[in-house]
Amino acid sequence: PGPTVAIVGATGAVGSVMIDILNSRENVPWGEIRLIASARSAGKKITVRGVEHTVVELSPEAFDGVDIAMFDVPDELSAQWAPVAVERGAIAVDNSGAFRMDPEVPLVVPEVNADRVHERPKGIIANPNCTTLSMMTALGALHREFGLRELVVSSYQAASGSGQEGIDRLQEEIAAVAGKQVGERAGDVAEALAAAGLLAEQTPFKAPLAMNVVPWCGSRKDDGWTSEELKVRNESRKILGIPELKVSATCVRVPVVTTHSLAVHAVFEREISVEQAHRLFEAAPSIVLQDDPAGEVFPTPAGVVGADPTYVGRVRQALDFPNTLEFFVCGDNLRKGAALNTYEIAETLVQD
Ligand code: 2RA
Repeated sequence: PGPTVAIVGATGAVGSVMIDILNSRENVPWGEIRLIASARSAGKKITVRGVEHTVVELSPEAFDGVDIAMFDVPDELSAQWAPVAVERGAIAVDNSGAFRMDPEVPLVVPEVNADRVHERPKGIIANPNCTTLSMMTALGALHREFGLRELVVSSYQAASGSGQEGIDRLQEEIAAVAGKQVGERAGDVAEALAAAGLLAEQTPFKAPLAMNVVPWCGSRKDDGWTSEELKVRNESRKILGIPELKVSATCVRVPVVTTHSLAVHAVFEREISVEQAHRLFEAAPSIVLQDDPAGEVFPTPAGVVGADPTYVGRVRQALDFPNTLEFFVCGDNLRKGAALNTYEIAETLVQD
């Protein structure tokens, strides 16, 4: 039989997508698939690839016999339990922020730096934040040929980046404003939400998200930056292996349920044309190029949700900046942005 894989956090938003991925694969290399979750979800029955599995409670013994443990749990749980999984003999592939910037933990996007899976002194491999991940395949392809020097990014992040709570809040807000003549006066969206019982202090988004955009994702960091913006900078440098890469990001939440988008301004060492970029994107198996200005063809998050690849469009040579491309990427933040990349890291380990 093949190796044993565990999904830790199997009943959460990302864990559920992980199970979808397992169900949709034609072949999987696994002998046993073990579903692990908190005591609250233990005992739940979930069918994976036609076989009913009982979710087991997170405990040291739950990792006995596990070869690869994929973690989709909050940072503090990963920090506590990934080392336990390793002690019990597993390789931990972790989708939280707990280990991403640890110099002894590789941060892997298989299309960009699959070779890094071998250097894992702690037995842990980290999966990047979904915002960084959504543009990495495209940037990795360009960087290999043209040498990336600078990156300026604006994100358009979906509500599901804040988990099920974020999805529920956006749906409730949209229901509360639907059919109302709001959005024509400052504060009237917030008033409509409050009238529907959606209190400002209960939102994960700091401001109304329905009929709005919110330039704040993640937590507050020094000098006006947010955690998401610093993750884009630090993780891009680590994945691409360019410690001095100049990066500046503004992260914005938009009223989209799932799929993050990013507007990217990328400066390269060498001259680069739209045609050259198109060729690289077309050659990349996990990129779909949707870029036809004549036909007004471009990707949007609503057209990409549920898909595995990264969609790229609006590729332009910057008019006033040499060696610089502008482009727009959309990637499902729960699939490639989280569960799928974690799963692909696990597959890479098995192939090796
Ligand atoms: C967000 N990137 O979109 C985060 C989720 N990890 O909020």
